[in-house]
Amino acid sequence: MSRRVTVAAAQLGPVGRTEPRRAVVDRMLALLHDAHRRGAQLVVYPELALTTFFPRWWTEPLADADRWFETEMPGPATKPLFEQAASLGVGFYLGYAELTPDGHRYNSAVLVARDGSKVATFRKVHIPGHEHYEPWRPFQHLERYYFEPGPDGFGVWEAFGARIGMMICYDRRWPETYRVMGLQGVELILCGYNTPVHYPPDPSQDALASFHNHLVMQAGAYQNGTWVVAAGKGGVEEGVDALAQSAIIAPSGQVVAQALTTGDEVVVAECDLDWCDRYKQTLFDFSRYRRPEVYGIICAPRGAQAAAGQAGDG
Ligand code: ING
Repeated sequence: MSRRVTVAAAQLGPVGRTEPRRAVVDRMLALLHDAHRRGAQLVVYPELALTTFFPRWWTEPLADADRWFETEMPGPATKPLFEQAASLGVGFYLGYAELTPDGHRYNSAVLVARDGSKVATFRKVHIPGHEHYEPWRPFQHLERYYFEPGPDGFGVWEAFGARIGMMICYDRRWPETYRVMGLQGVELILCGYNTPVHYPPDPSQDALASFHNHLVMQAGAYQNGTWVVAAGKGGVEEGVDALAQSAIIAPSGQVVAQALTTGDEVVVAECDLDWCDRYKQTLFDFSRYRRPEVYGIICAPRGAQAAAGQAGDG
């Protein structure tokens, strides 16, 4: 019998600016019970799931944004989620804004086991958007003002009978995200996201938002022989249309289940973890086929560099 884990992507529709955490948690509990009824052992919630996507607004001083952050996890609003999940024997991934006791602000996600214990906390590595108010934009994307980049990189943990990794939103667009976890043997990557359909720096990408969303996760899953379970925050939230399209993607790169709506919706699939080795042990047998000795530039300074041997090389 192959190793299997039944996972649910718990997509959320819009969360209003004035919606109390308690009301959002009640919505999340409804999704938890639905997922449990459908056999899920693990539920993935979106990025920054407990509040509206507040980086769409400028707040000054920054301390006035503390209301959007959690200083404890679980806290009063999230304790019911931890308790009810544990009573059902269901674990979960929850995206939230973290304010640490020593004042660091991260875009974080916590992985909670089926007994309610915390397995790990991941802090978003790639922070998108901009640092300062940009009046030309119809809405802001100020994640680089509100959050520090996660200092810990991408880890993989043994939990739910699998090797589980985590990423958040913009992380899913970077191939390095998947390969760093792939090199740690990841079998199941969990992801929450908030993706505006409109991309002000290049509106030509708007029509491709849906295509790009699945493209990057299908490629990452296939090239690293891993499952990917991604839950979005969809619908028109405070006037901004957010891409829903939550999905469960197999190591083959196939989308095996996806959301049909832009609202609160549970997407469930039974993930056969032994499917991973059909790719890790063949096409993507890293120890046999990778050539790290010629990949050095990937870890060089950030930006693209002139190709070697171009005219003018001294
Ligand atoms: N959101 C985005 C994402 O990668 C972004 C960044 C914003 C992409 C707008 C495209 C358009 O889906 C987050 N929260 O990382």
